[in-house]
Amino acid sequence: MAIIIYGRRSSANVQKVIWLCTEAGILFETIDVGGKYEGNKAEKFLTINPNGKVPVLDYNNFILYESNAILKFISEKNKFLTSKNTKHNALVNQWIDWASFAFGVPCQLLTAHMAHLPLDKRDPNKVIEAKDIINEMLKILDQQLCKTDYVVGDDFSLADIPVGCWFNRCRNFEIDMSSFKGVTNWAKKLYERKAFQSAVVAAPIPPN
Ligand SMILES: N[C@@H](CCC(=O)N[C@@H](CS)C(=O)NCC(=O)O)C(=O)O
Repeated sequence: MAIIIYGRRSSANVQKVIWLCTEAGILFETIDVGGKYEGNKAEKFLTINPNGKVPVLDYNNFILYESNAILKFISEKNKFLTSKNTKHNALVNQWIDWASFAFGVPCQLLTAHMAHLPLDKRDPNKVIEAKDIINEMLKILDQQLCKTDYVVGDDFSLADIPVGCWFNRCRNFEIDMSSFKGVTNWAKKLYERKAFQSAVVAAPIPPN
C-alpha cells in the first residue's frame, strides 16, 4: 500500500492533507514539488495534475488533485471524521469552502506579497489590503468560535483542518489575533494536537 502526497510542506493546501493523514494515523510519503523545489510545471507532473498545482494525492495509484476533494476522499475512505448527519456534513462543507474561497484568498495574497513574489513585484498596498480582508474573515470565524468549541459544533471535524491551516498562515505572518477570543481558545485546542504541531506549526514558512 503506497500513499504519496506530492507538494511542498510550506503550502497550506499541502499541510491540510498531511495533517489529516497524520491525525488519522495513515502512513504516507511526501515528494517535494512546487515553490523552490519546482517540478510542478514539468511534463510528468502535469500528467497527474494539468493545473500544475500541489497537492496531488497518489492513493494506491488512484490520482486526485484539489486539496478539499483529497480531504473528503481520505476521510470517507478511512471512515475518519465522517458523520451520517446530513446537516452536519453540509456545515463541514460550508466551512471547507469558506476556508478556501473566503479566508484562504487574502491569506494567499498576503503570502504572495510578503514571501513569494520577487522583491520588485511586492506591493505594500496589497499587504494592507490582504490584512484588512483577513481581519474581516477572522471576525466571521470568531463569531462562530465564540458559539462552538470547534468550527462545526463542539467536536473536532474535517472543517477545522483547512481553517486551521490558514489560521497558522496568519500566525506565521504575525497577524495580531489576540482580540479574537473564540479564535484564541480554539487555537489553544489545536496546539494540543500532535498532528497539527507536526504537519502545520513545524512546517517551513513560505517561500521555503
Ligand atoms: N484549489 C487548489 C489550489 C492549489 C494551489 O494553489 N496550490 C499552490 C500551493 S498552496 C501551488 O501549487 N502553487 C505553486 C507552487 O507551489 O509552486 C487546491 O486546493 O488544491
